[in-house]
Amino acid sequence: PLDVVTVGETMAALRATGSVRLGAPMQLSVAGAEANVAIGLARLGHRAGWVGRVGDDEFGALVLRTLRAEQVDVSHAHLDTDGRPTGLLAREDRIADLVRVAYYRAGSAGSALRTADVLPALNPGVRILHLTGITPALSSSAAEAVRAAAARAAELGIIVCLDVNYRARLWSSAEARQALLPLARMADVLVASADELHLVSEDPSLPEPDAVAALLAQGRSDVVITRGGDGASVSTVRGTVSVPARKVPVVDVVGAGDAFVAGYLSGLLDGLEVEDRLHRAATTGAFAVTTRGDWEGLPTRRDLVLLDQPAGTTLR
Ligand code: KDG
Repeated sequence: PLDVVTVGETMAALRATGSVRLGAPMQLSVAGAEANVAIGLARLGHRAGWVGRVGDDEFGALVLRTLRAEQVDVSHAHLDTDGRPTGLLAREDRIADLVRVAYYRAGSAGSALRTADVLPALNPGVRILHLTGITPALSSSAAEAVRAAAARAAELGIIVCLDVNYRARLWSSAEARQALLPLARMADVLVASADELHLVSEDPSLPEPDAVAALLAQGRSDVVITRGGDGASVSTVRGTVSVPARKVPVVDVVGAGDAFVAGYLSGLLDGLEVEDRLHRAATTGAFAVTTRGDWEGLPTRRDLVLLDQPAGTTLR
C-alpha cells in the first residue's frame, strides 16, 4: 500500500519570464499543491500517490507522465472522458519578488472530481491522506469528494492532514470558512499559515495561541503554523516547538508551503519527534524557496544535508 495518498487538481503550468502581455517566453511544467506534496514525499523515498482527474488531452498526458517520472503512483488518477480539459495555470513574475497567477480551471477535468474517484485509493494500510483547502473550492462534487475521503480515512485509522491553502482567486474567505471548518474537524494534522488560522477556528476572533489550544482540545494532534521567512511552529498536547526559516537565497517562494508539508509528513512517516519533523520541514521548504519551480528543486533524501554546507560550497 501507499504511505500517503494526496487528492487534488494538478494543472499544466505556464511560467512567463517577464510580462505576459508583451509576449514573454513561457516554460511549461505542471503544478498543483497536492501533487507538489506527493512529489516531495516520493523524492524522499516514500510511496506517495496522487488522486485526481485530468483531461484526455496533451496537458493531461504531461501531468501523468511527470508524476510517473517522479515515482508518484497514479493508478487511481482518472482521465475525464466527458471532454473537460486539464486545468491550466499561468504565472508571471511581474516584479522582482511578486508573482501573479491566473487560473484557467473553471469547468476543468480536475474540478469534476467526485467521491467515487477517491474512495478506492483509501485502502487499509495507507498511513496518511493529505488534503488541501484548494480542492473543495473547485466545485461542489470536489468538496464532497474531499469530505467523503476524510471521513473514510478516519474510519480506517488513516491520519488526515489538511493544509488550509486559502486561494482568494477561487472563493471568498466566508465560503472557505464554511467548507473548511467541517473538514478541519476531521483532520489530525492541520497546517495553516498564521493568517489562515481564522478560517479553521470555531471562534475566529481568538488570538493565535488560544485558537491553537482550542484546535488541540477539539482533537487535532498536530497544529502546524507557518510564517514564511519567519519560520514555523507545531503544537501538540506536549507543547509548542518552533523553528526559524533556514537562511537561503530566495529564488521562488511558490511551492514552499507544499515542500514544507512534504518534509513534515516525511518526518511523521519516519517516526521522528516533533522537533525533527519540523527541522525536516524547514529544510524541504528551504529547498523550494531557493530553487525555481513549484517542485523541481525538491530534495532527495541524500540531498537533505546539502543545506548544512556553508553558502558558496562547490562539492567535487
Ligand atoms: O502551492 C503551490 C500551488 O499554489 C500551485 O502549485 C498551484 O495548486 C495550485 C493552486 O491552486 O494555486
